[in-house]
Amino acid sequence: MNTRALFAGRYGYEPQGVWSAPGRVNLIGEHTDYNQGFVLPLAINRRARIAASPRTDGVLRLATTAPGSEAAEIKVSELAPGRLTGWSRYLAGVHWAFGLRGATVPGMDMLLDSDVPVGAGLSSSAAVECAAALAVRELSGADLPPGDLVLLCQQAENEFAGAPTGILDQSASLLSEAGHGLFLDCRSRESRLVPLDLSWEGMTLLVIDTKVSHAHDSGGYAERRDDCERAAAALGVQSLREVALPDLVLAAPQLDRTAYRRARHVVSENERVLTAVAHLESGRPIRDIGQVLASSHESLRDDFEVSSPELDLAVETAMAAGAPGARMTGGGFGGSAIALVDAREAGQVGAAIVRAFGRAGCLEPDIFAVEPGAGARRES
Ligand code: GAF
Repeated sequence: MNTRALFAGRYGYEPQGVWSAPGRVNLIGEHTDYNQGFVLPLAINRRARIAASPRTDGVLRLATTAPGSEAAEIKVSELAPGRLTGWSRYLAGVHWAFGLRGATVPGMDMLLDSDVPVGAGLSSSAAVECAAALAVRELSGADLPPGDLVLLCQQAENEFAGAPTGILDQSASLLSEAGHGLFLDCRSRESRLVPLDLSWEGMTLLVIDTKVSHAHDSGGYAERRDDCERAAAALGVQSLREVALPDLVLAAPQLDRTAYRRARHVVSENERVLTAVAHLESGRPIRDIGQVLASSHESLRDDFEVSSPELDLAVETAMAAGAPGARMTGGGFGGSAIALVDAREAGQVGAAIVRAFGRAGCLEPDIFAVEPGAGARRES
């Protein structure tokens, strides 16, 4: 059933509109966004859809089709961090962030219907925020360009939902276009689209969802941010973006071992993003970025220490089965890996991963192909 009909079934009338926004995979550039560095994500063809209509009584009613998730209801005037828990924080946080910018946000009925897997490291929460941002912008008449919406959604995620993330996910969801990756400089916030016509080149991008759920509002993610800030402070720079690899090596004695390794990941990852972008923009075969993807994974595993046994197994097995490149994607500590594979070998690579997970006693992974999809938009 489409989202419009689902809304009508829930609320008993037709919604004023339906807006949608995609999840993402990050092709390369991991844990660089909050270090003011470079990223190259792509929107995927899995989306959060939100049907909405304004109400005149200032009440926000939020419902979702996700099994086992309860509806929420709150007055817009009472929105504040900590007032809601669970999935509805991502939606309500956007209303709250519009309010902070002086917008007159009406009450609304909203229904969320998403096929972005939750906890898989594919930015299901950013997809919700970005679809909600388009809906609230239109229904409140607020005049904010997409670049400002990125920061608004990030603020909802950081301050309302309590996850100290960067701008990678919201940028990918709001600014991407089909058939392209999005090269983003997180310091200047300038971005450009990079051609990524996988099927034309006979390539497939597989997502391997390890089913080991990740969350960034607790533990490791915030610790990694602290490590990076400590490294930058010891090096006397505002962010690790300002550091070149040879200078970092020379400055090693100024850093504790953990800070040094975290910094080495970030600095080398920025270089890998630039290498991948130059490669894709020069029209060379996509498969040739495989080695850069593999190096990114090694760096995340060994220096940044955000991989997991399941992610390592997925990457190692994909490469051994013939994938030119594979890596974990997103923040890590569980979630998904990606594998760039020859389209004709996608089935065989996927089967090898399922077998390897079975032998290792891991949960059966969910493996599916993704296409570079469209960014956030009004659907109807
Ligand atoms: C998560 C965060 F939300 C992003 O901001 C980014 O830091 C990513 O982890 C790691 O690259 O997806």
